Amino acid sequence: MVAIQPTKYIWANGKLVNWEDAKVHVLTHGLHYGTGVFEGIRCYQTPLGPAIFRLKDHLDRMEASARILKMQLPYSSEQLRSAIRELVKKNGLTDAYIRPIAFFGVSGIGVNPTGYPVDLFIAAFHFGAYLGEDGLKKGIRVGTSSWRRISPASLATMGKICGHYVNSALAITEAKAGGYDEAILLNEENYVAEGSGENIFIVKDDVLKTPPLSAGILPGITRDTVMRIAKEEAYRVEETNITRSELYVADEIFMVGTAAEITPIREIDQRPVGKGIPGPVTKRLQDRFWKIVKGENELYHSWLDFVDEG
Ligand code: PPE
Repeated sequence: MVAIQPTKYIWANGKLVNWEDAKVHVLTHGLHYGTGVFEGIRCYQTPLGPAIFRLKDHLDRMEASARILKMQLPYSSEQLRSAIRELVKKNGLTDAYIRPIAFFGVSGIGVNPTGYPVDLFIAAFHFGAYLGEDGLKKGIRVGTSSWRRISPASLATMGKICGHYVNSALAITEAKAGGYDEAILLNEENYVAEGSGENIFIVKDDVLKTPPLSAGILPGITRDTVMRIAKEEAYRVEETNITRSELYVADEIFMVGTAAEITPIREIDQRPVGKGIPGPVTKRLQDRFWKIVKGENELYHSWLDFVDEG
């Protein structure tokens, strides 16, 4: 768990309400059946003021998740973009985590959500390193989960859908109880899928490998960012199935996600990864990533939505 400091406002169905007033009814469909979609988005302080990283891509994915659930979002991406920018400003945030969530609301009872109203809330608050400052610098310890990543045959793994996270919750609970910082889930074909809230990369002989979308992973925006910057650094990047034992002989492994950013893995299943410290490729990518999100690399300004502008 990462503790958060309440901010002043939450955006609730079109208006700003006080943090403590952003409540839902106990008969909310999404609460009972997990029928909601959400995003996790970061805003970073840059020399040109706070900027939201790849906001349009996050909103596009939220729309895609809703489409999978046959949910009509009550606001357009453009409206949500303005709402998010306003919320960050009104809460006086610079570095922030933004959590929009839409879910089927209250109507009757029963699993079928057809015809239910859709509620949409957005929270934004200050948020530090998801897997700890130390984790970012020194790397984390992970364990392979006994739980398998949900299969695309049973759930729509491309969607960032609330109910999917029961799978993640089972895995992270087990990992923490076992003394690890995070879990790695294999899929039902025994290939590496992802972490409870992160995608994964391995480095072997200067080639980067990451599981393909067909492994049942969430199509992560940080994963896409890292693939692009790695290619620009002239690394070969392969989207390919990875076996558990490949993890044990990798030179480097790291996890990526909006919350996790780029977090090195220093130990897996009680085996050191490489020398047991973050490797040179991970550090190089981390360095480039920080410069991009913090607005220090003008080539990537199109990925930044400057809050104080327009
Ligand atoms: N896989 C999963 C299962 C996942 O939840 C995330 C994001 C990713 C991959 C990476 O996706 P992206 O953020 O687009 O690079 N996890 C979010 C929520 C974590 C949470 O604890 O809540 C996040 O990083 O914001």
